[in-house]
Amino acid sequence: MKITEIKVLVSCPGRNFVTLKIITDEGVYGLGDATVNGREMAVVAYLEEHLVPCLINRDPQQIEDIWQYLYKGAYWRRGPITMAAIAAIDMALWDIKGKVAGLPVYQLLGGKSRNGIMAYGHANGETLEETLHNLGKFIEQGYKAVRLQCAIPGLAGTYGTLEGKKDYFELQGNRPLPPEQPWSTSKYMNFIPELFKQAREQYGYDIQLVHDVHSRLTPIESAQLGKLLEPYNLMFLEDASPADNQEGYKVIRSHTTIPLAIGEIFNTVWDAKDLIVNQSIDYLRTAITHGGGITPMVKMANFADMYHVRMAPHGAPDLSPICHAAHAHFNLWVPNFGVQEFIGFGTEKLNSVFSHPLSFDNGYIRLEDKPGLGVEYNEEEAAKLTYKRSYLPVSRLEDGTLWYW
Ligand code: EZ4
Ligand code: CO
Repeated sequence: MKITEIKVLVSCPGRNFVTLKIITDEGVYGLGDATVNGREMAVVAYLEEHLVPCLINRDPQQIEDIWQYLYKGAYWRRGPITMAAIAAIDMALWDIKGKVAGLPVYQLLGGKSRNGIMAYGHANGETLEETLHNLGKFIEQGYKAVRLQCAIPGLAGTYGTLEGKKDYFELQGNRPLPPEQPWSTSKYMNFIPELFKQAREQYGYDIQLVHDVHSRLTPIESAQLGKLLEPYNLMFLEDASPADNQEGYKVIRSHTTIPLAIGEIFNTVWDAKDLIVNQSIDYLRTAITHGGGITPMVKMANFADMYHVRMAPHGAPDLSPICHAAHAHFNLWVPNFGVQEFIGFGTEKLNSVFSHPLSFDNGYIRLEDKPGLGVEYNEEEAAKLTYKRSYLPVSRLEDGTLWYW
């Protein structure tokens, strides 16, 4: 079996996605997601100019050797652009292997470890009342876990709230530069515990709750927030502080028992190694697209498992349905599964380009049994929806200092 052609496909069904299609001499093809939100075309160039020529005529069944060749063989290891490009190839090769075997990818990984994949939804709001009302709607739909994000009184716009827009792509609109949002740690710290206090008063302790700090606190501030939230029994606090310095999490850990999750911007196990061996975290949130593919994620999960760290892959809408499907296969298998972030199955426009095997039922994601990853990509529809440059917002303190978004 040989790889004969590789297409790097860019489309904008509501937001930009980079999709890789690997075609073989036997007619079987595989799909991978290579989307890095706000930096899409860098991955396109990396794939087209540097990786695709290395793969033509190769045997697509040699997944491990191809992965090593592209990772070690490049000399320039790691980084989000490199690892998203390798991830897309790796996903597409697993898709091909599944199709050749006539088996869903989770069977190739070792089979099912569970019946369904527990998911958490996003209850957002411009006010505390609106956020709690939305939490109630998620509970009614059967969700077992929900993330709460709320606008901070006195701050115009923050992470998780969108000034009435449906996503960051729409928030960008026709602005030529990234939108800017203000940040105040003290206003945030004075408000967030009240949100969780009222959530527990209104809905009790059965529903699991999550909150994403989006890396805006220093380690000691995260420790303070963790202690304030301890009475409300969160499933985890996500991205409390940046972990460019992994040692920082020891500070958080030594002060609070709140479970900690991190990893959506990690690209290899080295971004998490100290966090894992120091037992500073409880959930690892690396996405298959941003962590170099299924091959390294399996290794990362096995390593994390030895330290009681569970996998909770990033599930934002800027990952394409190919990545969401890859997560579903991975999550069905992975012994140390935690929870899957989940934002629904996309708009009609998105589904006109990607058809996927996923459904949602009473708090759990279900996966229809199809060979490979089970996703189809409609190239004709995709070609009609052209790429438009879009950025994630940036954050500034109230005095104008640039801060983590
Ligand atoms: O900001 O996916 O947990 N989810 C998140 C996301 C990320 C975006 C970045 O592209 O933090 O909303
Ligand atoms: Co996050």
